[in-house]
Amino acid sequence: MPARKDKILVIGASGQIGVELTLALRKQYGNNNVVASDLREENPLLKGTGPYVSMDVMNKEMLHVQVIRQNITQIYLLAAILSATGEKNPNLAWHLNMQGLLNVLDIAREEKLHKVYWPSSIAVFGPTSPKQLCPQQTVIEPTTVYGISKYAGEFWCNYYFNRYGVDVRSIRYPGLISYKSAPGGGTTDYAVEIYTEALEQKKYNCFLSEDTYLPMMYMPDAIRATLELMNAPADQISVRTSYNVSGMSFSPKEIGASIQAHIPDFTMTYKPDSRQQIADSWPQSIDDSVANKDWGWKPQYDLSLMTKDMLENLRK
Ligand code: VAH
Repeated sequence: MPARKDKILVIGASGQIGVELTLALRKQYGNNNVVASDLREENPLLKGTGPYVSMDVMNKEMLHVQVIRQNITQIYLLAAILSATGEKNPNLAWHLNMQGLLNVLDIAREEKLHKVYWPSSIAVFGPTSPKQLCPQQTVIEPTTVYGISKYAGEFWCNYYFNRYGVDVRSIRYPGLISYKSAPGGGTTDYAVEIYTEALEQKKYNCFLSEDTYLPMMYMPDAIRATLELMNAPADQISVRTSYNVSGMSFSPKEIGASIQAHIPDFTMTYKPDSRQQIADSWPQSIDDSVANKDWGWKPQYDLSLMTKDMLENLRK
């Protein structure tokens, strides 16, 4: 049977990752072959670049109708409640993060979709995981609802692959930094806010302490990692839970210094809040040797390259 023409549905397309992933998928598959969807309004950066539908991933019947009506062959599910927001509303975070994934996996099974993408996070690791170069497989005891839901979701992905042959793939994203769209209520959001505040106020009051090292990644690297994983031949994929990937690790003090190299009179103050406890439960750096071996993953951005690019683009 001839391969069906690829038609992608992006759920959560107006979010921090969704906007850039939708634009990148439209470059690869053609604008009209990527349907963007979200509960929220269409992000201005998506307007005029391709079809947009309002979608609630919790409404499985409506989602199923859209998949059939639009001849969807792949789903990228980005809708989720992140770590900090999740701690304010644990039940909603668990329900949305888990039921949303199960709805997509079940429709993928029933409609024999070509591929599914679903992001996990380094938030699956907990205080008992190794802090430095945290391995792909190790002690994993998440202590946030977000981390629990992401780790449980990884096993559901693995189950649907082994039991039903659903080609679902996943990446444990570090904290992601971007200038095109706002972050979505995570613990690493400081590393995004700091750039706009540096340009507007020449100062930033950080909600994490100055030496809080966390695994981070610039969005262009995260988008490229996602497409490289999704475009890799299935027989190269040895991990069907979720891949560790690594970009860089830095602390608020270090990102502040990288900004001062461009804005000398930029100053920082520190007022740790409840997110400090979440950050302290995560590893400081990630070992991504399995992703490198299986599908050639290599980051391209380090802190100084990212800061230069962020400031240049935010100034435009
Ligand atoms: C969060 N940005 O802070 C997300 C990410 C590793 C952190 O998963 O919740």
